[in-house]
Amino acid sequence: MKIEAIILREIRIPLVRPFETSFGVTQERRVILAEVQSEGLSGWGECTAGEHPHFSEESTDTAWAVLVNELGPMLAAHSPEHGGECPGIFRRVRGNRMAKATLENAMWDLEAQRAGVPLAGLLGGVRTSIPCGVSLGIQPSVEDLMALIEKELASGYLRIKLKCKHGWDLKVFEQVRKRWPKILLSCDANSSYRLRDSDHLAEFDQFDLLMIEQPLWDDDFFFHSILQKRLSTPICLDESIRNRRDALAAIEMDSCRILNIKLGRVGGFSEAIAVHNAAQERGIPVWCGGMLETGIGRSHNIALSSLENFTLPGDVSASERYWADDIIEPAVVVNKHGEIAIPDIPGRGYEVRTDLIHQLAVRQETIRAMELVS
Ligand code: OSB
Ligand code: MG
Repeated sequence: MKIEAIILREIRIPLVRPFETSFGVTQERRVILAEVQSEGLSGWGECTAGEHPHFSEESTDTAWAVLVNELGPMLAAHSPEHGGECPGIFRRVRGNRMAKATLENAMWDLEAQRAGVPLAGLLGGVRTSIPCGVSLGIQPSVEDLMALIEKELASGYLRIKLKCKHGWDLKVFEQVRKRWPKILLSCDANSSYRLRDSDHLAEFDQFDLLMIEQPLWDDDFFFHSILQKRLSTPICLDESIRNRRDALAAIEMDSCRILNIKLGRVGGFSEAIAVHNAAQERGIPVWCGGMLETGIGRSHNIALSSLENFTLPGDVSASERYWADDIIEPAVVVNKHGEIAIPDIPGRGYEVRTDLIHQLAVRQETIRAMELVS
């Protein structure tokens, strides 16, 4: 595919409500979007890096620099046929997986459009709809949280995940379980505990949680495997899993019994599929995580979630939970059974609202292949 131009834009877009995790509060997103233009088509990618390097080492600003100075020029020079060639093209650049995923995912979108097939199908997906859960940030009060849970359950969501940390864990689970003894409930610590908290974490077992996500260090397998031996609640790793090898190591060591797959965290569709397959072959269920994406990243998450081993409800939910006005059309909607239908049209299956993107953009950079002078 001859790449005519790669247009990188940063947009600023406010969340409908602040999102608080153990590492901070997000009110407005600074999101990098990539538009790869080729032969009359545009493939779109979204960078899932946060505004600050708090979830991983990457941030909007580091990803911008790496995309503009390194990855963009590499991709433009290669003009690959398949999105799956991107990891090879980007291999010399260490890390920076969220930046890499931005472009690789745009190339898969382009490839699907060119082939006239849904992106989900191109990835090997088998589902026609995906089960959805919600991730609920730390709230000002337990009452606020209870009201939110009530609303999300009424909307049909199939699993409630509670962000947790010291001071926002046992007492919260207790009240939630008292009111809803049977719902699928999980928690996500984003690395806010240490191994010395093992006894405390073992108390989580009484609440019949589907999983506890990333309780310990963001880069660890070994201590999670020690912790898993002390818990009956399955551990799910998020931050720790950067690629297929990490997934193999974690499964082999029994550091976790469930995996969260995030496209940005593992560097794009190729590695996400590899992690999915490795987990499936070993009987480990996976689900698709979220990073407060706009509609573009959300549509990629939907396509990825169509793969067979995405058997647990993911953190992929309706646009309206995040954005007053999403940058795609139609917005992502969840039906009353808590499912999102996988679009059965070529590409991602949602139109990009370019006018809105232009309004929200605060910077833009265009990269073209260098003309070879012979
Ligand atoms: O750990 O899953 C996480 C949001 C930002 C950073 C990390 C995480 C999250 C979420 C939100 O849990 C998931 C979503 O709704 O997009
Ligand atoms: Mg997480």
